[in-house]
Amino acid sequence: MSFRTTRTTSAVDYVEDVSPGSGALPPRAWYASSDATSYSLNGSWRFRLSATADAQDDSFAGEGYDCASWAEVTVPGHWVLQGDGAFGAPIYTNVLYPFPVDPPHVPTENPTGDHLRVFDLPSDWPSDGGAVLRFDGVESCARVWLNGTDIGEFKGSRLAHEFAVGHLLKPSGNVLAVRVHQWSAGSYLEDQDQWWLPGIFRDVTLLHRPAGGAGDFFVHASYDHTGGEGTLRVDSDVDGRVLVPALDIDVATGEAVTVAVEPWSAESPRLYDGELVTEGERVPLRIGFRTVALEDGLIKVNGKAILFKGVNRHEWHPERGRTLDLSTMREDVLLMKRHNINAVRTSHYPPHPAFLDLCDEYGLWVIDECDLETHGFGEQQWRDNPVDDDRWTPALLDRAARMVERDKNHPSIVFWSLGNEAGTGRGLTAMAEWIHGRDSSRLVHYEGDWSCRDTDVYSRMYASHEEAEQIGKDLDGGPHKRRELPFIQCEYAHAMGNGPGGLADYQELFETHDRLQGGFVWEWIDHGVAHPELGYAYGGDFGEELHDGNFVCDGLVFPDRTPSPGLLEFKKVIEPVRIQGDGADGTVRVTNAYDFADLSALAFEWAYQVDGETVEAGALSVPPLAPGESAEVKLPQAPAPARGGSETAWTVRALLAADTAWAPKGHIVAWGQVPVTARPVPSVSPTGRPALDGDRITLGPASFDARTGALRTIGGIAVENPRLDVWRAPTDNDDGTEWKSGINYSALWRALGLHRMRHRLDSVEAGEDALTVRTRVAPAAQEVGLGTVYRWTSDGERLRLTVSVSPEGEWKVPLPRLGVRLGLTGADRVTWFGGGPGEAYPDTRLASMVGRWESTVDGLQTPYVRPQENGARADVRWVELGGLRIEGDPEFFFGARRWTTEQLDAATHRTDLTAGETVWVHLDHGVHGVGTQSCGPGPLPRYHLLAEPAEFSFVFSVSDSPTQ
Ligand code: IPT
Repeated sequence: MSFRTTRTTSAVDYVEDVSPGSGALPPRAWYASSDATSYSLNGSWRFRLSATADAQDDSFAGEGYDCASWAEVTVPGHWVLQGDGAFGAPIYTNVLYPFPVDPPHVPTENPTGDHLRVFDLPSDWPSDGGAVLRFDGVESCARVWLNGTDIGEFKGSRLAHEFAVGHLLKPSGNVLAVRVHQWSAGSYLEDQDQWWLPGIFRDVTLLHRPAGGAGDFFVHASYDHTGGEGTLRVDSDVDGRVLVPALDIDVATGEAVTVAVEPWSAESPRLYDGELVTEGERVPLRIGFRTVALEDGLIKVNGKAILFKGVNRHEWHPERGRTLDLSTMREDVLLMKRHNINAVRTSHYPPHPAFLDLCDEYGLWVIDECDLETHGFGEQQWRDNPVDDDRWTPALLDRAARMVERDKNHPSIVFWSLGNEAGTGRGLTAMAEWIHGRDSSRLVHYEGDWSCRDTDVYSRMYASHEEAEQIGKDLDGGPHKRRELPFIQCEYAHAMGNGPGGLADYQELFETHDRLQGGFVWEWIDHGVAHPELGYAYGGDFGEELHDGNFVCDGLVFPDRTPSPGLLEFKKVIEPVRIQGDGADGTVRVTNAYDFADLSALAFEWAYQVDGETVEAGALSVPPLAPGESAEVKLPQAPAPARGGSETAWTVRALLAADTAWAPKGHIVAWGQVPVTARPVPSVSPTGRPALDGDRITLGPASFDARTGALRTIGGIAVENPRLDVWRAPTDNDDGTEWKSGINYSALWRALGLHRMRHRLDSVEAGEDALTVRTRVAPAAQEVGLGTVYRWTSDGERLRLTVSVSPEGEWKVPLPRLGVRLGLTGADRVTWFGGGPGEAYPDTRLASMVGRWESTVDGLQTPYVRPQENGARADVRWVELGGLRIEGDPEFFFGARRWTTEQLDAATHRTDLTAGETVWVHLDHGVHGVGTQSCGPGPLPRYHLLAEPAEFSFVFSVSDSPTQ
């Protein structure tokens, strides 16, 4: 006997069907009713995981099914992040599909989660009207049964789907069954650079729909900046009235009314509370009047060109994945506002709708992006790309409509984005045409088609400074339509690991050329997964067969939302007030860089610093400048320096004058420093003489090994000999390949052997007033080297080291660092005068403020998820630690850690780093820039550390400050 089974009649055919689904209601605006009841179905659900889509029949959906043996999961949530590994694991890929590319087919191994929830209706659930069951997000495909009736199936993971269920509900014992498949045809449209995380990851809600209740409605609220009037019209499926008490508005739906209003902007997010009243329901409205237009080749809101100081935001929580609660969403918005960010691109899908409410409320410009990416087809030259295949167009249009209809009443949204990295094709054009037709009050964005045939903006990702400048000067050519359009970088400054470098240089271009209307840093948060052994896990840590490592950790905040140095740098770079001056004439120049607001919400303070310490401070009166205006503001009479020969400077800060919704009074918005008198260079008159004492040479407070010339002690403090050091644990950016040049710095450095330099001792010369140690520092197998001379002098109390470096041979690569490394034991407390409080590198140093700072050694470390070079403090005049005071001539980069660079380099997670006895101290004359070539351009040439002759000095003495 022979038999054959085929899948053609399978009950799970819908999984591989390109259509968006069946049974769901048409999309509509997402709103919370004032009076209609709702019932949350979030909470604990029964759960059964199967290895394939068709392993189980649908009997579980019927009443009376015994699920006692099932596990439980929390909804909303991803099952792979629950059950301690019993329910599979996350997979991280950037571009690649983690399954064979054969659309619309998906693997037989298709983790499928059956979810069951039995519920009673609340006792006050009305008996009249209907009910709607809403799913706000399920990845990637679900079939739903209520009380045994199959009510439909859907795809479109980050979009809302509603079903009419009133006729099926009973007062008690309702059985809601949801079968979720990890892979479906929809997965081909959801190839975003993120973890693949199946599950019912957003809310499930039962909404009562009263008779005569509101249906869908569209709030049109424009602003005419010439007359200061707003026009409101609410188009509603169900007739009713629109009330806005503060504006004395009481009009019928569909009727326009024009009144004097305050406009909405991201800077002044004026919302008017209103209500839509239908026969059976009242729905609260939050109305923001603003007009978005493409005018004179610029994106204008309320008649003014705006500048995006934006970030790309994925939804992320280290324990809960893309399930975010309201307080986490609010935390994102507050952090953004407090760091001067004014815009968000919801990369790469519509966020939870509550996030958009927060953007309306606190003020952020939003590019709302559709849940669409087909990046993996790029691997096959875009063959079979769903966006260029008519069979898929209904699914694309469904996604566009679900985004626009759900989110259309948010004033914060100024652009609809078709999706990300999906190549080009007719499906995208169809989406753009539909969106333009449905909503003419916003602009359309898409980056993947540089001809801009469907879009209202020329958008690119990771364009270099050079190219951005060409575009800014209209020298980039391109198709006619594109030449007429403004330019934004929907992604730039890849914030992976240490960096991004070069932000200030981009900002200068954006502020110089009108056509450049800013950009969105990639990205907001590191998607590290909290892990018991690894701290935070990234790609590969779950044994994935394909993965993209820590490329998923590339945010301005760490997984726990602690701001990284990159965010602090971004805050400074985009500050809305510029404070500059040279101090010589006793004035500072203050410029208002807001697009709409004057400076009346800010108070200004001055502080006068002597050697980094504030000796006097006070209020500074600054006129309430209009946007774009500048004023020279007189500083007070400089207080006399405390003692002769001190370095003095002004620091001027702009602070919130009163509490705002997003930060308290006193929050610092912007600052500037103005040097007055320069630092006296530390000098040591060589009076001491090197003296031989057994196997030691002594000089002033120091002793050296007589044979090697290695420093041993200073004033009795043991010092592991300072030696030339050129290596740093490569950053994610060092490991990246520059897009244009193809250069990969860490590969070049390792090929040359800079991580294994050898030190050859040539001579130890005890002279009249100096001990001179001559060496050659070079890697095996290479003819290049660095002739290095250490010259020690002393005045009896202080010890000066002058290092002279002469490159030999032909150096074709920049050096990672150039300085000395030494070891100290018993060091913990660190005090310094220089840049701080955080780390800074040549192209990430704007946020570094010169002053007196304190830390512990551990506090100097920046916890990048993948360990790498970090923690350098710039412009350091002197530092005290481990009982020593070290002064620089000139200023230097300082860093200290409880592990060596080699250990840092070898570590893959923070938990690999274990503290040793020695604190390794780096005193660097120079460090190579950081750049952003983990995705994009490298450091600009002016930030390269070239192998060139160099001389630099440090003066060591015993300090009187405590070491611990
Ligand atoms: C770009 C993607 O749009 C984004 O999702 C992310 O992957 C980013 O790169 C890198 O982290 S696409 C890339 C080809 C530039």
